[in-house]
Amino acid sequence: MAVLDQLTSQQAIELENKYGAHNYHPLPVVLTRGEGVYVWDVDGKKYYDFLSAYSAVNQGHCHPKIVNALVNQSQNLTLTSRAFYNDVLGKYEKYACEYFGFDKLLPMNTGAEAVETALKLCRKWAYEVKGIDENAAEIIVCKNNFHGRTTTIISFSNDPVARKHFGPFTNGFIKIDYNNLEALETALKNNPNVAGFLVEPIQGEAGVYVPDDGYLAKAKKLCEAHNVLFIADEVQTGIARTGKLLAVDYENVKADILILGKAISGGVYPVSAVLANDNIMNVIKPGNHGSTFGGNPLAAAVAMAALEVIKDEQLAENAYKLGNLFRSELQKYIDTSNIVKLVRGKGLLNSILINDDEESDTAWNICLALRDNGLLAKPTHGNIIRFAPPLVMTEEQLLDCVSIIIKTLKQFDS
Ligand code: IF1
Repeated sequence: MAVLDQLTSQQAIELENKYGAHNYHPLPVVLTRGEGVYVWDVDGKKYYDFLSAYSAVNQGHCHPKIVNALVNQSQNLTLTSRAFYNDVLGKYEKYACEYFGFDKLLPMNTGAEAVETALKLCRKWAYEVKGIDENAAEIIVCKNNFHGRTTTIISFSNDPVARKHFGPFTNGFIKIDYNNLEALETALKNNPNVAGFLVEPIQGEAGVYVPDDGYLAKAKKLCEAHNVLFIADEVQTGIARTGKLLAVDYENVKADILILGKAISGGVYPVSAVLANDNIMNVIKPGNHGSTFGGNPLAAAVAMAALEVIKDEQLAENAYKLGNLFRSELQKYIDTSNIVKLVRGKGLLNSILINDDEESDTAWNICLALRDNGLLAKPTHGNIIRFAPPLVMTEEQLLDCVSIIIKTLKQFDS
C-alpha cells in the first residue's frame, strides 16, 4: 500500500489498531485535511475542531503564514544540531524573549521535555544560587496535575492509569492541594529545602479546573517570601488560549520559570521552550542539558511565525470575547437542562460537566453525537467534555457551534 493511497475510515482505524501501540482510545473519526477552525474526514465530511489538538493549533489548522515559514525554512536548512550555530535560532530567541519579557530562552521540542528542563533548571538554581544541600532540593507540585509523560513527571502525578507499573519513581516532590494557599504556605514554612512551586494556571487534564481569583498572585507572593521559584506550566494555557497571552497575565504574575509548548508552533511542528531571567538561566553551562532537535532552524522559523500570528490577528482578544459569549450562551441552556451541571473555563479553554457518574459513558456518547452533528470534542475524566476550538474562530462560527452543542445535548436531556 503506497503512502498516497486513499484509505477508508475503517482501513485507517484497522491499521492503527494492528500496527500501532494501543496507548490511546481515539474517537472514531479519521481526518485527512484541516483549514482554520475546520477539519475534514476521509469521506469529505466537515467538522468544527473543538479540541485544537489539545490547544496546539490555536492559530487554526494549516495557517498559511506558519506553513509558509515551514516550507521556506525547510528548503534552506532544517537541522544543524547545537554543535554549530544557525542563523535563525538567535533571532527567534530574541523575538520570544522580548515577546514574553524574559532574558533568556532554552529551546526544546515537546511539553514534557520543557517541564523536565524547568525541573532541572530549578534544582540547579537551588544548589548553586539558593544554597540548598546537594540532593536535598524539593519541588512543590499540585494534586491532579498534568505535566507530561516522562518517568520523573509521572513520579508526581496522582493518576493511577498514568503511573501503574512504571516505577521506581523520582524523589524530591511534595504534593499539595491545588487552589489551596494554606497548603502552599504550610509546605513552604520551615522547609529551607524547597526550591520551586510547579503549577498549571488552570488544570487542563483535571477537567479545566479554574482556581479562585487571586490564587496565582498570592501563590507567587508566598514563593517570593520563601525564595522559592514560581514555575508556570503554560504548555496548555499559554499563547492566547485563555483570553490573555498567558493565563498568569490575568493576575499580573510574572513566573520565575515559564514553560511553553503546543501552540508556540501553531501545531505544525513540535516546539517547546523554557524562559527565565539571567539570575536563574545562567546556572546552565555547556553540557548540562540539551537536545538534538531543540533550537533547530525549522522550529525557530515556525515558532516565530506562530507567535507573530497571535499578535497580528489579536487572538488573545478574540479568545477572551468568544469565551465569554460561549459560556454565557451555554449557561442559558444549562439553566433549563438536566444533562449538564455546569460550564467553566477562561477564554476558549472550557469544559462542561455532564450530570452522570464518572464511570458512565454518557460523555463519550455525547462526543459521538457531536461528531455526527459536525463538531469534534473529547471527554476527559469520564463525565467532563473539554471545548477548545482554534482561536481564529468568528463570532458567527462560534454561535453555530453553540447551536450544534445545544442541539446535541438536547438529544440526551431527559
Ligand atoms: C496526551 C491533557 C491536554 C500539558 C501541560 C505539559 C504537557 C501537557 C499543562 C506535556 C500535555 C496533553 C498531552 C496529551 C493530553 C494533553 C492534555 F488532557 F492531558 F490535559 F492538553 F488537555 N504540561 N497535555 O497539558 O506536553 O509532552 O504532550 O507536548 O495525549 O498525553 P507534551
